[in-house]
Amino acid sequence: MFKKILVANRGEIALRIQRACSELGITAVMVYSEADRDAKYVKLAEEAVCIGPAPSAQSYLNMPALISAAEVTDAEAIHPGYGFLSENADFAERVEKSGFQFIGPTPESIRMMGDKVSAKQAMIKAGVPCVPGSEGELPDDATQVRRLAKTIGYPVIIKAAGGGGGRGMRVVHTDAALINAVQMTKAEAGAAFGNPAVYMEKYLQNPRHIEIQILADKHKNAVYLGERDCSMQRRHQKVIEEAPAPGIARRLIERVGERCVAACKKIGYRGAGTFEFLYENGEFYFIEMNTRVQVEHPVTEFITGVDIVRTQIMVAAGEKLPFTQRQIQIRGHAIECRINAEDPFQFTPSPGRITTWHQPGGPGVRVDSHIYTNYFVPPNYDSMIGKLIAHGDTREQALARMRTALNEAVVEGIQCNIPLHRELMVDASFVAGGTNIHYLEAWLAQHKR
Ligand code: MV4
Repeated sequence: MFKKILVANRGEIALRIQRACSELGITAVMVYSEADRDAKYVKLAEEAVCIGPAPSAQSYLNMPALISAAEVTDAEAIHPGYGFLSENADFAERVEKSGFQFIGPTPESIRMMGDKVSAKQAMIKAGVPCVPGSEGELPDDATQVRRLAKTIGYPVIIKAAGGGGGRGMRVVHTDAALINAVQMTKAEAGAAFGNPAVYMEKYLQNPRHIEIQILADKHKNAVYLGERDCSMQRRHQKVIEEAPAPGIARRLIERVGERCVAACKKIGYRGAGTFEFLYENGEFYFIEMNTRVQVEHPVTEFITGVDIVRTQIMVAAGEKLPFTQRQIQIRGHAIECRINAEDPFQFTPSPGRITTWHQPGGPGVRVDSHIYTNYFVPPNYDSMIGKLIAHGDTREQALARMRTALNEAVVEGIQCNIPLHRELMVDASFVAGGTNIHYLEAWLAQHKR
């Protein structure tokens, strides 16, 4: 096992990784920007290194600064967390070339999944169900493109190979609008991602976003840890996640999960990963794979009892997965509310000093947050300041615990979205379960204030 790991991230996930290290008897070297000097995990750290000024480009995205920090502290591995450099294949490569273990998949796997065309081709080859569409990149010939769209059937969606997470895509409803839309998407993709390649899919009108968590080691073992329903989102930012997904048959999840595991084995995947699917009319359609630990990993930890961050570290160190698929049992239900420093209904960021923080607790309640009373939320980064996660034997119990926790929580000095969560936790459709990816935006339009 590693003796020392550098944590190349900030905020709640930095604290989460620091806690996992502590439990494993590993020294966590924390890095921080000038805006994060007063972070809780920096105060707790045995070792901490300032990597630059507040802007991410000069600190958390600064590869030489991060690698130097690992060198001067004699760390053996680097955990990238989520966001920042976590899915940057060049970073993973530079980390390994500098003699450190990257806690994540190989640079080749990251690169394959970063290109959505090669990711989809790999999944088709591995037998993972995908959205019907172009086999690979769209050709230049307009006649061929129009024929393909006609075969797939309108509406179709044009997506950039270099995009993902909702960036670089366009829905097309008619043949008349097709070629212009393809040209526009290609031009934007070239400018934004340095890769003008685009592909086409059937546009699914009312899907749910269901994702499968997997863990794989370096010895060809892989397991799936059930699914998460992440349909409650606004502008491609998830707001609430839960597991299991309400109303989806276990045997269907098992079938898809087994395909994901087979795909991991086929491509030599290692570490934690997430297969993103659209789910509509009882069918799963792969869209993208994330090669990092995700914000919403705690709901899976609650229902499986598996510590995902700990396991990421163990498998990066070369250990075998400490469990088989048969030992993974789903227990109860978990819901996560992302707590953002923002106006709860206008969504304008609300950085600043937190004058009061009362943290909720009780059975089945978990709070993943680095905040404290008198903490200053810097304006330079993502507005998420923590996550509230509730678990229960049933979805109803998880919901009741979440409502209780949201009512207990007090945040003063800044605005946060707890008032929004309090309303959503009693919304009849959310309480019934199974709302699709458009539900929250439609709800917000109807509850304007
Ligand atoms: C789609 C789709 C409908 N049909 N692909 C958006 C984020 C990126 N991961 C893929 N996205 C979508 N791809 C087809 N063929 C609808 C979306 C989509 C979406 C997906 C998941 C969660 C929220 C979403 C919000 C809008 C659109």
